[in-house]
Amino acid sequence: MKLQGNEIDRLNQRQIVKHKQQFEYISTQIPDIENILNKISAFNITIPSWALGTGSTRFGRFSGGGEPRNLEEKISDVGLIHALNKSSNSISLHIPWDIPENASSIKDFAAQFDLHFDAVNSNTFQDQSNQKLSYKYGSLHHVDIAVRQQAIDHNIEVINYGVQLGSKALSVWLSDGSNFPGQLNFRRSFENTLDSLQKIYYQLPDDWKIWIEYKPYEPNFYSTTIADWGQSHLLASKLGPKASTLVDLGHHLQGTNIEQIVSLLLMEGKLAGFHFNDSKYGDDDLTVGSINPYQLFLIFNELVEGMDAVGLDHANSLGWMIDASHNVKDPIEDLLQSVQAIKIAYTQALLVNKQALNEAQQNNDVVMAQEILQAAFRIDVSVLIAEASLRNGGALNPIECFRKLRLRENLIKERGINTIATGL
Ligand SMILES: [Mn+2]
Repeated sequence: MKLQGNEIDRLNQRQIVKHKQQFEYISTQIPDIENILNKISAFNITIPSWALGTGSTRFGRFSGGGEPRNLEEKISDVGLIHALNKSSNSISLHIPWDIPENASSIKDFAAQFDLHFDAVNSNTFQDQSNQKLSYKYGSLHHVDIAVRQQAIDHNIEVINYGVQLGSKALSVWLSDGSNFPGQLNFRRSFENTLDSLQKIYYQLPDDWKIWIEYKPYEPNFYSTTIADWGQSHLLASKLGPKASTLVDLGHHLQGTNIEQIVSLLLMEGKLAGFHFNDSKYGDDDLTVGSINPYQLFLIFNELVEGMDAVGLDHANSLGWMIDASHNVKDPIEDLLQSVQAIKIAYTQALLVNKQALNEAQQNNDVVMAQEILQAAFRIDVSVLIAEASLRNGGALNPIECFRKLRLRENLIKERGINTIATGL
């Protein structure tokens, strides 16, 4: 399904007078507002192909109807999201859940929605039906070289798909680890992983990157072979300049200071980018900003400060992607909420008075440092994001637009009520 531009315009017109009043007011409060709007406009967040269907837990799955039945329909859903918010101009594929059978026609199809392909994701955390050897005891770290080779070959196959689609990065998350003490020799496990990653690294095209994700536990509950940013960074450093560390917000133990990790990885030039989500307890995959929007703001504050310190372009230097799974929400609405939350945190971070914060830090003025940060966090920036969307032809309020245009009802009519998307 493809949205007609005038459908969005028609709804925007109903709210335009109120919006303009609000925008005029905030324009008087914020210096250099055009520069801020340009940055908001340029900032896009990749949608993963596995987030367009209703997610499941290990207890059940409750499909919402009208879910995409194939890759084309997933691309078309991302196209809808992008038409509404003008902030989601790329899609990230997971192989083998979404194999592009004919890559050039898939690429052309995506281009019709102004979409391109971001990082490709490999999967060695589950066995596929046609697979020769099992990943029950891991993949790239496995004690058996034949299993490692199978996993290496899979990653190279994923790179090849990515090359055909115009992707520029391979994203690797391993579930490798152990469930019980004594099960693994940690050193050999790390060395095997490094050796396997090196074999994949050598196959990367010149202009490609490899992003190494970490996670402290689950599905293994005693050790994980790439458990934290230190282990990921150690691997990335040994691999070379094309390798860096990917931060998934849900992949930390409770209380971890993620913003500090981000700051130091950026300083070292080893931050690949993000998998955005939110969590209350563990890898909960909740909507971005739904639990702890202040933490998200603090992360963006470090990102903006750290990228500006080394002259990195905010929009294109790092990978920005959502990695979440939704049990009870409409997946498209959920993704619109997540993108909005990311843009809010980013915009608030742009509005931090950096000079004043730096002075407060230099003077050990702890109270003023907190005042400065929280002053930016408390600004309602939604009107700025709406203005950027409006200027780009998107909706003033994407979720309201999705509902008023009855887009889910139309998708159910087109695809049926009992559809289940491939993926999580
Ligand atoms: Mn992730």
